[in-house]
Amino acid sequence: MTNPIYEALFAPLADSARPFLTLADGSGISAAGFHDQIARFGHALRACGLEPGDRVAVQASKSPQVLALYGAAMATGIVFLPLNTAYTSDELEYFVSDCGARLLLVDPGRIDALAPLAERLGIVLESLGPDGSFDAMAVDQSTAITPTPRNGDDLAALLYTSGTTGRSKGAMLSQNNLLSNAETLVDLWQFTEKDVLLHALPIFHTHGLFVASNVILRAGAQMIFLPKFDLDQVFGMLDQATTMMGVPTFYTRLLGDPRLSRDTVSHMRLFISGSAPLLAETHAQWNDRTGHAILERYGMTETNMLTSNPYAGARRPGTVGMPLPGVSLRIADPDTGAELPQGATGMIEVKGPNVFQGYWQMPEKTAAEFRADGYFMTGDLGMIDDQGYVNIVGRAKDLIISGGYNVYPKEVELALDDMPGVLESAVIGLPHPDFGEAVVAVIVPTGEGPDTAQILQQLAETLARYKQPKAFIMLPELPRNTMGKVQKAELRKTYAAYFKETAA
Ligand code: MCA
Ligand code: AMP
Repeated sequence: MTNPIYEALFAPLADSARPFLTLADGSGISAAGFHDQIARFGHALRACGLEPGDRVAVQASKSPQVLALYGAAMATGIVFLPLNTAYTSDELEYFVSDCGARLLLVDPGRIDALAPLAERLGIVLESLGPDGSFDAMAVDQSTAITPTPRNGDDLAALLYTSGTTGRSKGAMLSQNNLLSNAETLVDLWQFTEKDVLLHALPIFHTHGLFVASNVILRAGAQMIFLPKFDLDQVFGMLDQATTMMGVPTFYTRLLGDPRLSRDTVSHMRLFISGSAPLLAETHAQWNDRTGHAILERYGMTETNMLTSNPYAGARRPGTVGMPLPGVSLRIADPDTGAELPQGATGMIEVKGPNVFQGYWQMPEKTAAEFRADGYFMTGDLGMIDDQGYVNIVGRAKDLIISGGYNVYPKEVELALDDMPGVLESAVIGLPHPDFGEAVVAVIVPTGEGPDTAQILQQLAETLARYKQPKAFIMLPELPRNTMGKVQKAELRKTYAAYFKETAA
C-alpha cells in the first residue's frame, strides 16, 4: 500500500455517489463530493510549499472543510495538528511555535488578529471555511490526487495534551496508531455502511476526530455533522441517525430534556460514551428512560482507545469494559512497575499498535512515561474485576476533566499565583451536575484579597474559557501534610457538595 491511512479511510470515498455528510441545515455532501474537496485541499497544501512531514495547524470552527483538510493532510503526508477553538492566542502561539508549523489555518474573522503572530513566527497564515483564502486557493485545483507514499510508522498527526508540570506535550500519532484503532473499533462496535452517526463532538480532539470520524470513514458509513452539541439540533436530526458518540455531559443534558423518550430513540442501534467517567447513575437513568444501555469505553490522546464494554455482552455501569483486541493492559505498582494480582488497584499500563510514538521533541518526557518493557503509564488508577472489566478508580495525575476537556490544575495555579492579592492557590475539580467536574480555585489571599472578577478578566487573555475557574473559595491557609504537600483530596472532600449547595 502506498499510503495506508489514505487508502483505507479516504480513497474509498472517490467516485461514490453515496451520501457522506448531512449538515445542520439538512443539506448533504456526497462521498465523491467530499473526496473532490480533499483532493483540491491536498493540491493547495502542496501549493503553499508544504512537504511531507511538515505540520499544518488548524484552529477553525467545526465544518466539513476542517474534516476535508484532515483527509488532505493524510493524502499528502503532511502532519495534521488540530487545535481547540477555545485556545487563546497565547496558547495557540505555544503550540504552533513548538511544532514548527509551516501553515496555520484559522476562521476568516481571525486573520487580522493573528497576522502579527504569524509574522513573528514566520509561518503562512490562511483562512479556512466559506469565504476562506485557503478555499479560494483550492477552488480551481484538480479533483484527482496521487497520494504521497507513506508507511504505517510515518507521523500522521500531532495532538497536544497538557502536562502536569504546565508545558503541553505534542503526542505523535503514526498512521498505524490511528488506523489499527479505527479497524478494531469498527469490528467491535459492528459499524457498517448502513450506519449514520450523529456527530456533535468537536473535531480537534481524539474523540470527535479519530474515534468518531475514522470509524465512520473506515466503515464506509455516514455522519450527521453538527457544528456543536445543541439539544434542538440533536433532537431535530436524531430520527435520521443509528448511533451517537458523546461525552457524559451529552447524556446528562439529553436526560434533562423532556423530548427524550423510548420513542425518540427506539430506532437507534448504539449510544457510546467516553472521555470522562459516566456515572453509574446516568447509565441507569438512561436505561430506564430509553431502554438502551450506553456503551462506555476508555482511551487517551496518546493511545487512542484502550478498553470498551462489549457490544453483545453486559455493558456494566461504572466500568470501562475489557482491553480492546490487540491491546495489552496491566495493573502495575505505580512505583516499581511490577504487575499486581487481579483485583488489586494500581497504575493502568498499556501496550499495543495504538500507542503513540512519543512526545514531539521531548525524549526525556517520553522516556519517563514508558516502562523499560515498552508499557505506557496512563496516569489512571484502575482495577480489573473478577469478570475482566476494567474499573477506573482514580488518577495518579493531577487532572480535572470538565465536560470531556482536560484541565491541568498546575497550568491554572501558575497563572493565578502571579495575580495581585493571591498568596497561593490550589486548583481542584469538584463534582458538577453538567460538566461532571468543574474547575474551582481555592485561594489564600494576601491583604484585602483578590478581585475575582478582575482575575477572570485577566485569565481570559491567557487561558481557554473551559480552564477558567467556575468558582473561587477563599481560605486562610491550604491544608498540607507533614511534607508540606497541599492535600487536594481533603479539599475535594470538604467541598464535594459545593455545586449541589450553590444550585439549591
Ligand atoms: C464549554 N464551557 C465549558 C465547557 N464547554 N466549561 C467547562 N468545561 C467544558 N467542557 C463553557 C463555555 O465557554 C461557557 O462559558 C459555558 O461553559 C457554558 O457553555 P455551553 O454553551 O454550555 O457549552 P457548550 O458549547 O454546550 O459545551 C459543552 C460541551 C462541550 C457540549 C460539553 O464542552 C463539548 O463538546 N465537550 C466535548 C469535549 C470533547 O470532545 N472531549 C474529548 C477529548 P461562558 O458562558 O461562561 O462563557 S478526547 C479524550 O478525552 C480522550 C481521548 C477520549 O477518551 O475520548
Ligand atoms: P485526554 O488526555 O484528553 O486524552 O484524556 C484522557 C483521559 O481521559 C484518560 O487518561 C482518563 O483519565 C480519561 N478518560 C477517558 N475516557 C474515560 C472514561 N470512560 N472513564 C473515565 N475516564 C476516562
